[in-house]
Amino acid sequence: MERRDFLKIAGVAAAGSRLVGQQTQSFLAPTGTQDVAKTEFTLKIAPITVELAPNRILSTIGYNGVSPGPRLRMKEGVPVTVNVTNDTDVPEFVHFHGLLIPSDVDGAEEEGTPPVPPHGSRSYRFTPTPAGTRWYHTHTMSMEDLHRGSYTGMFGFLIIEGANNPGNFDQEHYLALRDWEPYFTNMFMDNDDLDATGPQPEKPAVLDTRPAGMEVASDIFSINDKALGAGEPIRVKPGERVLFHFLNASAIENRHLALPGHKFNVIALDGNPVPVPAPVDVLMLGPGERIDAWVEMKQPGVWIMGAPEDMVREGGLGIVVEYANQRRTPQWTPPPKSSWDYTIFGKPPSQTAPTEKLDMVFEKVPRGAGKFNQFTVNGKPYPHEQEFVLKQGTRYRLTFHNRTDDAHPLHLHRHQLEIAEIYGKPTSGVIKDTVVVPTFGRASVDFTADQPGMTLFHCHIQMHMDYGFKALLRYS
Ligand SMILES: [Cu+2]
Repeated sequence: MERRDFLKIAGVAAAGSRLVGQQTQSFLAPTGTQDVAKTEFTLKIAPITVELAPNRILSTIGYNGVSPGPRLRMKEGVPVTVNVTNDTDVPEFVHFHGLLIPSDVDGAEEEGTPPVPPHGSRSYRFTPTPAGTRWYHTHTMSMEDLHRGSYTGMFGFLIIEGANNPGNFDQEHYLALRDWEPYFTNMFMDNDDLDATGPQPEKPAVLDTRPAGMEVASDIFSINDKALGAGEPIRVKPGERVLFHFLNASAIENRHLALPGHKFNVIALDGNPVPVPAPVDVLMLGPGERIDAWVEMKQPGVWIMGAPEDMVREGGLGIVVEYANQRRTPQWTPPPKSSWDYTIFGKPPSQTAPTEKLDMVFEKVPRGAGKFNQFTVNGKPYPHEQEFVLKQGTRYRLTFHNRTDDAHPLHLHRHQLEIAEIYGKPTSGVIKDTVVVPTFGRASVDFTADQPGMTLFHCHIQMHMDYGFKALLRYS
């Protein structure tokens, strides 16, 4: 019998994930070292191997010999030091995604964060906030090198514990969705069309029919470091409530996830509690996004929790959920048709909109077979010297105009975005750091300029960012 079969968590915070009572360890960390908040952390960047399955071992760069890297658990408001050593030949940046911290420690070269030099070290000191499921990852450019940047294994969960807000969950799991061994292709392999049911207000009257350039794709997937079926199943009992923290750590593609016969009760998006928790059949996470959702286990059997697309799931993006005393081949059944919609977790729209407006228009310049497409923001390449100058203390309505044939996960560093309108629907109260704007779609987000310093905005698909899909916001 394993510990997870008989241990019960006394209480787990809905968003802050703080363990209370005498049980201070997670089921997933037998030693408990990852589940005690600390103030001093060490990350060692070096080549590693990842065993996705027996006889399927790949080599990449990672933190502390593993990928995902160690789970960093901090307390909100308590200063920390992250000591990073770099055993590679190139400068590195560790970005702390979703945190409200100064530019010089945020981990983006564009914002002026100093690099961790090759074969050198650097310490990041900051006060972690806000509470919730955050993450950390490399923020280097990759350009044409698919063995650099976020194509590597350099990522991990970062949990910030907040005020005690115990939930009532029997198990807690941290699951990072990944793809590996990426390659260039001219084939259009997108599966965002699952969501292409909404309005497309930014679709041009005349489409650009020039041949598109290469995109990055992958056929090899994992959840954490294991392909579907290769790792330990998640063992559950009927009636248990299991809390999942999902992260899409892909550099490439938006992902969907379903668990046959069960619903995901979404309680937080990007680590921030949602105003209206709600059950859904299918989750969607763009690169960089997190979802905290719990599942009531009430459908005994052995199930595959995985990507609805057969090629993706069979390529490894899944994990087995096994009820006690059930022994059979893991089952998959397609989920009911569903569209991901941030607004079902939102409140009615607020009556007052910020009067200060910013607009960003995104376009793709097709470059043709064998070349890389270029992206522009407001018709210009990076860095946008004067376009986005913020007045401190001002609240802005930022509207994204996606004039491309792809759904992009748009990330603003060091600030939080409140979705005001998306899919043509107004809403409020959904707080995010990364928002997937649908193909030819439009979205408005509100944010307060209260974090002086350089602020990077970009698409979280590595290749899009590298080839122009980014902008620098400044304070006046
Ligand atoms: Cu993109």
